[in-house]
Order: sequence, then C-alpha cells, then structure tokens
Amino acid sequence: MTNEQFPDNFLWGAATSAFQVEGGNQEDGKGLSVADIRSYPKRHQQLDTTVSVDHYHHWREDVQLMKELGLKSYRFSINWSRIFPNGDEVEPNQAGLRFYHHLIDELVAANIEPMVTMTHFDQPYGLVKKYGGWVDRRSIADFVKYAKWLLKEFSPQVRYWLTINEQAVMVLATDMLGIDDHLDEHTRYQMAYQANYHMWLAQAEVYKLCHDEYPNCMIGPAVSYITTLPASRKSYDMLAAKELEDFYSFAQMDVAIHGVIPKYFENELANLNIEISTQPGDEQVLQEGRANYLGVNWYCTTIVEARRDADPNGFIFRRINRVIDPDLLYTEWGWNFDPVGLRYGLRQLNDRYPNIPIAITECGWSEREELIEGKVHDPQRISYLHDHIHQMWLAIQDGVNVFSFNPWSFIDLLSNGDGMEKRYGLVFVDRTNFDEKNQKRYKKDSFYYYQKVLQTNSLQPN
Ligand code: BGP
Repeated sequence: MTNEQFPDNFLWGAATSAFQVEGGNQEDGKGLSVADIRSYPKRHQQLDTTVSVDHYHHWREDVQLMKELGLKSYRFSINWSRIFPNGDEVEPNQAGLRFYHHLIDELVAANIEPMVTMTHFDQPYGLVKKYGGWVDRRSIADFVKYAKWLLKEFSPQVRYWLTINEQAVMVLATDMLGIDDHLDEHTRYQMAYQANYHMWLAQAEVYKLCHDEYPNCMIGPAVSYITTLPASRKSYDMLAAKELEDFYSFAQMDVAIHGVIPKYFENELANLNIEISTQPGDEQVLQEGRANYLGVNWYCTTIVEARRDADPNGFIFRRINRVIDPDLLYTEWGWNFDPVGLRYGLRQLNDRYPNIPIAITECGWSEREELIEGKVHDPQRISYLHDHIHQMWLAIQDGVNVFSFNPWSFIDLLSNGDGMEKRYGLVFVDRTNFDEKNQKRYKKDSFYYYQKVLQTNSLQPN
C-alpha cells in the first residue's frame, strides 16, 4: 500500500467531448458543426459523428456508470450547434438546452461536479458558410452570445467552465477551422492565425463577463500542453525545444493568464509573413479578460532537435525535427509514455504562473482493444494511470496547485484522428467503425483500478 493521499476536495474526474461521444448529430434541431462536416469525408475509413457512441441516447446509463466509478467531476463539452444550430440565431434551440439540463441535473444528483467546455472543435458550420467562421471578426460576437446563454442557463449548477478546447491544435490543422484544404499553405496560416486572434479576443470577453456576473465560477482555456524536451543538452537543441513549447503551448496560456500577446509569438508570425488585422481597444479587451485557472490537456512529451541547416527566420516547425527516444514506450500512433514529463511540465507551469489552479483536463493512453468474454484487459492503461497519478501527486508535494484530474476518456469514443480503432476509455463500447452493434457498455480493468483510487483518494498499486 502506498500512502500517497490527495487533498480532501480533489476533483477526480474523467473527460469526453460532444462530437466524439454524442451522436444524434441532426436530432432535436441540432445543426451541423465543423467537426461533423470534417468527419464526413473520412466515412470510408472510419465512423463519422452521426452516431459516435450514442451518448445522446445513453446518457442516463452513462451517468450511472460515472456514479459507480465514483467520479467527483465530469468534463464534457456542450455541442455549440445544438444550442445555436446555425450559430447566428438570436434565440437558442430549446431542445438543445433541455438535453444539457437533463444531463447536468443527473450529474448533480449523483454528486458529480460538471466541468463544461463551451466549444470542443465544433463551431456551427453555418458560421463558416456565412462568413468563414473564426477567421472573421463577427465570430467573436457569436461566441460571446453563445457563452452568455450557457452561463445564464447553467451557471447555478456549473462552477467550472472551459472556453475553447485546444485552440493551437485547430490553428495548425486548419481544416478544423473550416478552412479549405486546397488553399496554399501561406493563405491557410494567414487565415488560421487571424482566427486564433479572434478566439483570444472572444475568450477574453467571456472571461470578463464570467468574473463580473458569475463571480463564483472558475473559467479558463483548455490548452494542449506538449511538454517539449531537447534531444540533447546542446544549447541550440534546448532553444529549439523552448521555442516550440513557447509558440505552441505557452502563447495560449500567456494570453489567457497575462492578457498580453507575447513578443516571441509575434516574431514567429513575422517569420511566416503573417499580418494580423487588429482594432483599437483590442489590447484592453485582452488585458481585462483573464482566466482564473488553467485546463491542461497532457498526454506525453515531445522531443526535438534543432535543424541547424534551417533558415533561422523560418517558421518554428521548419526549424526542428521530432526525435524518438528508444528508451520510451510509444503507442501505435506515436505518443510516448513519459510520466516524469508530467511532473516536469506541471513544475514549469507553476514557475510561470505561480500558484495558478490547474485542472488536468485530459490525460490518457490509447490502444486497439477487443472484448473477450465480456472483459477488456488494459494493463498498459492502468500503468499509465498509476504512473501519471503518482507524478501528479509528487507535483502537488512540490507545491503545484493541481485540483482536478480528468483522464481521457471516460468512455470509448470517436478518436479525433483515428475513429474507433484508437480507444482511450475506462468503459468499452461494443461497436466498431462500421458495425454499430448494440453499443453495450463494459467496464474495463482500468475502470476498477481508477475506482479504487477514487474510493481511497490515494494512489493504488497497479
Ligand atoms: C486532444 C483532443 C481530444 C482527443 C485527444 C486524443 O487533442 O482534445 O478531443 O481527441 O486529443 O486525440 P486523438 O483522438 O486524435 O487520439
């Protein structure tokens, strides 16, 4: 037995996102989102968002499973186009609101604290058709209107809010913003970084609104934090790792926490010959609207070396090579198992933003899995959970203010990149990419492991 006890009110959770679990993608007035449209061309190779794992019809049973697991919190997202089907309506879709009221009521009745993401890759496609989505400044007002409704409807029960999930991921995979893949790279990045700027302004407005009107709520971004390590102790490799980490992860956090766009970020945009169109007063908006906690999606470390032959004024992604560490285990999809990286990363966050409250909003291990006689044995996921919870515990002893841990994912769901082949869940869903089967839920071995951690509020041997 270990004695790694967690603070009394520690929020043990688990995470999902709407387009990846819900299905019902055109039910009860829901409009299509960028995530839906983006899933359709891949239909021949993996399932799309039409059914996903059908949480839209299984939500009651799913909450029962959360209760049995002993969750203290549940991180999920609201599907923006269920609430505003085209994005530009004045009044929200009542059926959409009703679905989330039912879900949240059920969670609260089960003593599970909802932690809600306002948008997880799913801007209404109507806004893309109308004016290009986030690329256009009008998107700020449409997001703020949506966020206002969410806060008004749900804030009495929802205290923890996350604005936008993994903005940096969408900006690099430009089709996630609805930007046409056929455009040349420079045009796509020009549009994507303009969209990035609008997302910063939109979030700042929502942070301010939330602090002014709902002072009991906590609100922040959900940032993809790729702790980036140098392949060697040579200064150029260390600088390359730092520059990538700053540009990709810390820029997002610096803007949310400090309310200022960092110079290193502007320099990278200059390397790309990108010019951002701004308006007077924007700086003040960023300054006045700041997050009061950080949602951090953490999976693994990235190891890089400097490309010393590269143009020093080229874009950061052209100045580095990713390196594989032969001593680390990797998933089939190339994500490493490096738990000490989590502690190191958390320490870096605390150095940069002293005592900022941190929720680990995603953290998980993917595998291909099958049901064998009603069971799924997933020892690697158990050891991933064990080792990461251990490192998180050490980070808390180091003085890092982590208050919540949400493994990705509560249940098997549609992987953003790889359909149903790549599973992360504590709960197995009996379906494959092309065979919906009965979608029956089965508890994996990792479910029982995590349940013990939650029951004892302490690390358990694996
Ligand atoms: C994060 C996303 C999640 C989830 C996860 C795993 O980037 O916030 O939505 O998909 O990564 O990624 P994938 O599904 O591609 O394995």
